[in-house]
Amino acid sequence: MLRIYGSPRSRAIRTLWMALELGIPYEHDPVAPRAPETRQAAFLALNPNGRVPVIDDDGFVLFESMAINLYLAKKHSSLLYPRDPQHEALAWQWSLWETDRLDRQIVTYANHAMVLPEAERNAATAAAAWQEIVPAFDVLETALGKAAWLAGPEFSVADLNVASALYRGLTMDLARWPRLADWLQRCWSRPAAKQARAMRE
Ligand SMILES: N[C@@H](CCC(=O)N[C@@H](CS)C(=O)NCC(=O)O)C(=O)O
Repeated sequence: MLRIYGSPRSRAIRTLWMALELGIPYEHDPVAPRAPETRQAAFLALNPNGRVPVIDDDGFVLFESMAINLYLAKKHSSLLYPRDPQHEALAWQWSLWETDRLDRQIVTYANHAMVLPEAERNAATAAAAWQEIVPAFDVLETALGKAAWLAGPEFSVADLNVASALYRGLTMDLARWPRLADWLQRCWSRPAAKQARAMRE
């Protein structure tokens, strides 16, 4: 049985969305980021980084949300995992790109622009993160001007991985990036995405 560790209010929503797309049974331990449990030996044996998500798939343990989703889609022979080697490579590209160009930046921006209590927000930190987000959004906008989806003719793990990381984008003003805004809505309007979102909100 697949066991997913991580609150749906964390990056674990990415893994939950994938499991729901695949329709596979799973157990869920909604441990919160930085909860005391994540600093204990049993959890650190699963993820020595002390972070979520992490999965235990019948004894196979894997951390890093992008790798987890690529693994699950491939393991279950899902149509979300591109068969064409070039499309497959694009799924790797966009997943790695998101981790490099957007992942921490969007969390930092969201925290300091909308999530933290106002007294704990730092406008300069939000602005610095935004400076990095703008060129990354431009890259996505250009890519989505050439094709409806990121890795091949259909929605795939590439779209899921990037769109799930852009959860905060759903409540941001994306008027400057209309194709990105439209793609984000298309991704998050999938039934599995709605179910994952409902677990969080
Ligand atoms: N690159 C990792 C990032 C994981 C991550 O930073 N998770 C956060 C929650 S969203 C966490 O567990 N933070 C706790 C900590 O930093 O101690 C992934 O995508 O899985």
